[in-house]
Amino acid sequence: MRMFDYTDAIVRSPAQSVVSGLRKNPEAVPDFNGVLREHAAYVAALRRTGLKVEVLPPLETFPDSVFVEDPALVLPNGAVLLRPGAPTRLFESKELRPVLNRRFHTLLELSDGEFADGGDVLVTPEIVYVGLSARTNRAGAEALLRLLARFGLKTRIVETPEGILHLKSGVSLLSEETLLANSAIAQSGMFGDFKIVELPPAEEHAVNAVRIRDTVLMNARFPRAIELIAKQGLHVIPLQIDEVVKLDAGLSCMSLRWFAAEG
Ligand code: CIR
Repeated sequence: MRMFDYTDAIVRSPAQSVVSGLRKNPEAVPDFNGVLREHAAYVAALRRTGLKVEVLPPLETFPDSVFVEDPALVLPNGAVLLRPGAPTRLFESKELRPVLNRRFHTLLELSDGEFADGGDVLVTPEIVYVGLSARTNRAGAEALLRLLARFGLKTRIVETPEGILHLKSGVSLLSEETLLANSAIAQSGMFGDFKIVELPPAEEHAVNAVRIRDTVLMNARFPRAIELIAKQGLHVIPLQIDEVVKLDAGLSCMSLRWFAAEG
């Protein structure tokens, strides 16, 4: 599968209700204008890499709907409407249905009782990994595997390490054969065939990075991590996401990205 030469992206503008989004630390209330600024800079960075970005309107009834990666999975040959296992996020995918129907020939979906969250799905060239987490249950992961088989994709279920929200809160794809990972994932051996760039403990929160062609969007707070990636010969766009991070989120969560053959 083509991995980094995305052509298109969908994002959703933050709603004012984003300040009530889900988060581990209820005291860390994000500033709405700060989230707006960080989101705007993120969209500008996606566009700088050459992506065509569709910006969807804010949804006040869904505080976390700016994290558009979680309720859907997009692939070159189709998309899947997901069901994140957080009650306040379960129906976000309904809002994406018309948008994805317009953009993809094939749109599949999960059923009742099946929970899977896009933050738990790591697409790699050979295998799509689905992490079990508080947001993705076994029934959801198995159902997703069956749907992905219809796209001819090989899949594997893995355990998301304790203490992180999603699989991709601990790992990102850096090249076709390299992962950027936190220590729990690096040491787990769960991605046996990959080379792993392990982040220093103080910079583990830099792990959720987004590569588009030869550019990587990274959290600006982590200079050593940025240096590690630059050493891989990649161009880094550092982005400030301090308010977004208060919502336990990172860079990949704010967009759906895919390669559209018709360009
Ligand atoms: C949530 O808890 O669902 C949001 N506050 C953050 C979602 C982040 N998404 C992601 O890492 N893929």
